[in-house]
Amino acid sequence: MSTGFFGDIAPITYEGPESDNPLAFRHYNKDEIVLGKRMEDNLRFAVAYWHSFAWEGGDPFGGRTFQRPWFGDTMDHAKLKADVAFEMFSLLGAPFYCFHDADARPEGKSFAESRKNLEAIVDIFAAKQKQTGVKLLWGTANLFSHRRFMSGAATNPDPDVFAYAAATVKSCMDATKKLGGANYVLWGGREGYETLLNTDLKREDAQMGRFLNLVVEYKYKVGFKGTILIEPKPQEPSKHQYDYDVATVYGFLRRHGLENEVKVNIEQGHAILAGHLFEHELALANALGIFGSIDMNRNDYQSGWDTDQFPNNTPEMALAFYEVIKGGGFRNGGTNFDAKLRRQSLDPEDLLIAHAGGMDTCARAFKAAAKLYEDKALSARVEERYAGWKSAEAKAMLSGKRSLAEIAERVEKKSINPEPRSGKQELLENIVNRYV
Ligand code: XLS
Ligand code: NI
Ligand code: NI
Repeated sequence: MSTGFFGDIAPITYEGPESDNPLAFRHYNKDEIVLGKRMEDNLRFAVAYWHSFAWEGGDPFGGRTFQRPWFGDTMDHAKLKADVAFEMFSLLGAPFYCFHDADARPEGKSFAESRKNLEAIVDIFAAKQKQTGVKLLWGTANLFSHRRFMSGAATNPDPDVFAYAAATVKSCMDATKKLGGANYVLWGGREGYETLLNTDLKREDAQMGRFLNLVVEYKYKVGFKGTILIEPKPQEPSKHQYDYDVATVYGFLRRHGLENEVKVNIEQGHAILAGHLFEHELALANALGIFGSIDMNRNDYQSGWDTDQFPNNTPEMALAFYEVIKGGGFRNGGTNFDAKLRRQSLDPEDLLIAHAGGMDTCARAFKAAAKLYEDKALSARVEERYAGWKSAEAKAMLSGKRSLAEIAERVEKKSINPEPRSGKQELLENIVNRYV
């Protein structure tokens, strides 16, 4: 039975680029084959439960703007929220969703009560997944909203908070496994510090390493088949967060022996906050062998905050999807809309319009990237740029067969005097613009 929240809006379908219906796809045709796969399987879209159903429209200067019938902290509210959420996934034709424990269930008076509330909701989710065919892209624990986590979760100075966080992650991993989740995400919003004046940075790194090792051990113990993902972010809410960016996370994983166990979930807005391009983070994760999944959104470039807006910039996103495609596309990962409405967008239909637009922009960008990839429009030129490294002498230098002195000797003997070559940046930018 429908909740009626979305009125009589029909499921959103592909109507083609000429359609001016705001509740239709103009570029996302889920059955279209691109790079040998259906678009639905290329993009693996997910809706984020927290932004669309738990977030109330507050900002630092004002509280709730949305009025949703499921706002409240009883199990009945949580059930209504689940009903509306799955209605929305189906209306959008979104194949996946993601959630935190705290988005989905009311907080109990004790840990045990919170866990039981979560288990009850998980049973409801399981039944709805079966009914609708919608699947779980990832589950995660909210270890940042409640005041107990104000000084960190795994990195808290109080071992009882470490224990509470461990118990919370265990319950969320159990939930994710039960729901057949493809991944499990850890985002450490409070794993960092406000001031070094009260912080033992070295100890906190050791705590965080131990915590992640416990998580990986548990994954094998219970036979969870999904991928464990860390989501980097440089700051906000902490002044400085330890999982700053992809490079920092990789160093952390190596330090704690986990580089073959854990991958990354890369968010567009977090990359920007770290002073990188989204495609930089994606390219680096692929180069390091730790690419997992993406959180798709965009920041307002003026405000400098993680504003979690819906993506709408096709040329930027095409370069991001180009890196995803170069890395072989998504395996367990997908495109999660970690994006929320602006607080003035009050209407139920705004939720659908926002997601439909995001899905469409992604599809358009993905198709442009696929064409760029198939035509080798950039890669042929990159290959040519490095072609010198195919020579026997160049290979010998790289494989350790030449010493510094031998290389120096050859430079003089052969009178090596390299001529710089153009990097062709404007040409390449113009080529990209032909595709997007
Ligand atoms: C916050 C993060 C968060 C994670 C999940 O900035 O993006 O939403 O994706 O905890
Ligand atoms: Ni995110
Ligand atoms: Ni974020």
